[in-house]
Amino acid sequence: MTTAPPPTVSAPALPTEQVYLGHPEKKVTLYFLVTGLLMLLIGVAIGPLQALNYANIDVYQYLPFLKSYYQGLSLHGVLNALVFTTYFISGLLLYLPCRALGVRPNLVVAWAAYWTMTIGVLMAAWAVLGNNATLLYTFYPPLQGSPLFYIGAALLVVGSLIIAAQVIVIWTGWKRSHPGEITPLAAYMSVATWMMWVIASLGLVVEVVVFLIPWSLGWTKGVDPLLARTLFWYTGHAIVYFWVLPAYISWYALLPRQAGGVIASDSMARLSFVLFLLLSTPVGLHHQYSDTGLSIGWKTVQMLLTFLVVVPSMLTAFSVGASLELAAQARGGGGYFGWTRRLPWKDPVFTAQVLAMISFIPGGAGGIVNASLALDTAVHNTAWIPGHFHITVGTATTLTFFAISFWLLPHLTRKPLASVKMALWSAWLWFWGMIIFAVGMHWEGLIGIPRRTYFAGATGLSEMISRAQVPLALTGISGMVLAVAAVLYFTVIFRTLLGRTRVSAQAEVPIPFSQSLAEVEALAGNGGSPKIAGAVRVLERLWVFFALALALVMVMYLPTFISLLLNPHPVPGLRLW
Ligand code: HEM
Ligand SMILES: [Cu+2]
Repeated sequence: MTTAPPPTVSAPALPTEQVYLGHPEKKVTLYFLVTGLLMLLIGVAIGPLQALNYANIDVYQYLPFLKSYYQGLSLHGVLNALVFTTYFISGLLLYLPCRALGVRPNLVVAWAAYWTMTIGVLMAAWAVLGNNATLLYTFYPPLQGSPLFYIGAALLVVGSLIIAAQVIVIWTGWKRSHPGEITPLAAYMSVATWMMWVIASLGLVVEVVVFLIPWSLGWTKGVDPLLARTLFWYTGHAIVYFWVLPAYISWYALLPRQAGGVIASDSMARLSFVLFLLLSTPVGLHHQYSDTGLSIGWKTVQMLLTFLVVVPSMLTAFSVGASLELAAQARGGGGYFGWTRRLPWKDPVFTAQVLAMISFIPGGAGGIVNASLALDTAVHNTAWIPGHFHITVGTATTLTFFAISFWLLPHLTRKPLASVKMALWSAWLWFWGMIIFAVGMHWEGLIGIPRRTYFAGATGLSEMISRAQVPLALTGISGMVLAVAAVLYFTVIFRTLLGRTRVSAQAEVPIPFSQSLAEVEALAGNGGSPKIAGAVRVLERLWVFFALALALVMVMYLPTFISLLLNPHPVPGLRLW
């Protein structure tokens, strides 16, 4: 192993602008990441209160700034799942592909995207904080909130689409100036993810812009709830891949080097992303098994397509696992499982990502239950569902983003991570907190405990609650563990950002773009570049797969949308809070 040169601390601190010299896109990236993390901070602060609610401890009566449990839950869901993720991903998937391709993004466009998002988020926040959009993060009509909320949500998505367009345009320009070359892996995966999101976001954009905004402004009398839900879940399923694929990019393309190894198979990584591009969108009906008025035939077809997502998920598990084993072998590890001991467990960047991956194993398994028409009826709208998505987006994605922040914030600011130990503790506690949370919530779900319920105000649940004492207590305990994890995490992040020392340019944390095994072998063999497999050349044609994905989603959805549009059932808005 090579040891990094001792960081040369420059005193007095460099003027800030000098840090971004050479790469001014670092600054806009930093703004995206830090704004996202601030949103997460507010969103996460409410989580433990919700967990206590499950343990039948009501703290809401002492919180004058929250009018209801549901106002808090709306803030929690919107800020964590929609706002934090979108900011973080927009920053990350702008910066990585640009650096991988060696192209500087157009900064005016990047800042325009940032401000579009931020103005949108401020509008939506104003509505939710004023208790005028207590709609939960699914904002199903006929619940009707302030127009500010819907316009703000639309601007958030538009901001992300500006970044998507920018990255795709940069990539096509790069292709033109590098004929015959293969896109570097991190850039390839980023472009595939943005292409997926362009297709996936259409449902939400149409729902909000065509239906909800005019309706909330009083320009139209009603909205068809079933049509709105179908548009919502068209995006709502695929959005989970928008959350997870950036984590996969880190696992496939960056983690191998962080672990001290190489990418086991570059072509497998590309194949899995093409499969995600094709299969993420045409399956949203699996969120609507209980919605009457939709054809059971299309629900079944989309269920079968959902199960196909197991293929790229398994490709990911095995190839990332192989990369880690290669890394451990390079460090002298061996045996069936003994090699795992040789991995760099003391490095929070590594450990947080591996814990994130481990949490994704039960997360994926639970997802198969949710996606099954028959089994879903047992868990639909119970505590099982938040149990599921806190170990997927709440851990697999969030903990990976924690890991990324541990190296990327130091990289962007040249400020060293404030405390490696505290970072490690935060990762372990988040992992165990979420595992306890998930055990409690899945278990409650099987007993029938509903989600989205303010227990202090609920009636008719006492018999069920008496059978769920143990899991309900687990949920409460997990909330406390997660609160400690969050305090540690944000302490490290803010101490890092507010730190006064900056290392010199030479000692800057590098972007851990990993080499593939084939590249390393070719270099060792003939000192040249590896032979490019035919499959990689085929996979390089991302536009073709984009067109295929669009065609597939049309086939899977058009009949449903046409029948919904031909039989509209518009209803006026309701305010239940
Ligand atoms: C301190 C950590 C956290 C705790 C203790 C926590 C706790 C909870 C609980 C107990 C619920 C269920 C409330 C109910 O259905 O009545 C919930 C809902 C939810 N959580 Fe979290 N959570 C945490 C972090 C996160 C993170 C990191 C994300 C996403 C990135 C997230 C996303 C959501 C979403 C989307 C909902 C559903 C909101 C709704 O039903 O409208 N949470 N959380
Ligand atoms: Cu889904």
